[in-house]
Amino acid sequence: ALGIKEALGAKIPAAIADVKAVREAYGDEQLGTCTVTQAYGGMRSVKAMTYETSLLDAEEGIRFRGLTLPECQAQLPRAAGGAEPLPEGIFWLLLTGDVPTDAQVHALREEFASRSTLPAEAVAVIDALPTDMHPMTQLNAGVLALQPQSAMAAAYAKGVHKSTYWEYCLDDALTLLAQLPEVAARIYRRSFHDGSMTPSAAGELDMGANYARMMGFEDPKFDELMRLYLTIHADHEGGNVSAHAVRLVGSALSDPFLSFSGGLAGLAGPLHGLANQEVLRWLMEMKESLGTTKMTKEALTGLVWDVLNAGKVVPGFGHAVLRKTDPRYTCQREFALKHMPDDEMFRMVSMLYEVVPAVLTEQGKVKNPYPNVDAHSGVLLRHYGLTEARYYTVMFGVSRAIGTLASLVWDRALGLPIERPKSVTTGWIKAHFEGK
Ligand code: FCX
Repeated sequence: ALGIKEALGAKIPAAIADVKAVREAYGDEQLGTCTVTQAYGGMRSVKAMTYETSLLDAEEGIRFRGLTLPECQAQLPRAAGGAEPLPEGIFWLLLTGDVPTDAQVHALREEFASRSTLPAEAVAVIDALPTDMHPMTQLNAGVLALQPQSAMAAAYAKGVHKSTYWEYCLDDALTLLAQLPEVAARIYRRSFHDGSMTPSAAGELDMGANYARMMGFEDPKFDELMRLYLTIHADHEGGNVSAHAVRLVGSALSDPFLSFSGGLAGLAGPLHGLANQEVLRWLMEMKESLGTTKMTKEALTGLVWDVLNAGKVVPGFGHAVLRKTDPRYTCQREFALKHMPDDEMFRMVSMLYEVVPAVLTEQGKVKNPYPNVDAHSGVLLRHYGLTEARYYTVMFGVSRAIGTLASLVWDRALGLPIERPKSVTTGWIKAHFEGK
């Protein structure tokens, strides 16, 4: 069968058996520890959850179902003449664990197309929002406006058996993924243009090209950039704010629309997804203050120190898990070297790559002085004319739906329970250790 539901359904019994066997064999083993420092410190590196769709190595970076980003680029179906994975293929890979065939990706595109018409009520909600409201707030409102369609909420209300929750969760994931690009494009058009929009060509175009067209971009290279963008932002294991928020909210059996809304709220924070907006804002500020003639490494070094001395973070650098340059940064750099080597802003990003790690290392506070995904994405979008930085995190959000929703379906398939870690007070800690 070509369908994604059948492909997934065929995998679930063995995965449930696998988890059962692992729990029987290792259920009482220590996976990790949690010190008092970690409890106060954002639970950094505490191994306390499982997440099947991707795994992040501190040195090597992300793997989607075991594949590095270059392996995804080499192995997943692409558009005719293109070099980047089709977003539909990434979803298939993350959900089923298998590299899909061209025919499977095509069938999934048709599936999305059949679900892509936005409900009129949701369009009315989006169109009623102030156009100067932050695009991430608009996106979240748009996602909540799609929620009345939830098959999962309806099925729960009807009282279906819990072993079937994954089917309704998948149903919602497919609907949300089918509709999200149009919601996002609509927000772009109404916030930064006159609100008019090229109608969706879902079914004819892949998700990346269709999203680009609805936003008003025609360049086939921008389509490729969209495919790359939707690939690299899709998933980053389970503990990052957006993925963990989706998992956490979903664990209460809130439906996928509500769960994804929680994830988007976290993605809108400047230490997470909003960093891509902050990077571009900072680059523009530096460009304005230095111009092209004074754009030297020495001058940039001074400006990086100014940021640190003002008690702010250097956006686009550092990571809670990674300890090397983010491969999501590297593949965007390669895209730039191939398609826009002479772009002035790209040259600035390259110069910062040479300057910032040294400054952060000299300051001696950060655990990772290297760039992350957000240090690069803005200049690529800007090169093709998408200059509105306030919008950038919305595109991150569209991509993040691919990974977090694939994972959410597995949460329900594996019957993961409600999340409820134990918290303690500072007084409890003192009494506990002093009394020891
Ligand atoms: N600039 C200045 N200071 C930084 C820094 C940066 N880029 N990165 C970390 N630090 C500081 C921290 O603020 C912390 O200071 P404190 O001791 O005064 O509280 C200290 O260095 C140690 O932090 P560290 O352990 O290295 O980093 P964390 O795991 O706490 O935080 C993030 C990780 C990503 C939040 C942090 O590096 C940061 O704020 N970076 C800038 C924002 C950014 O680019 N975020 C996007 C990350 C990601 F790719 C994504 O989610 O999209």
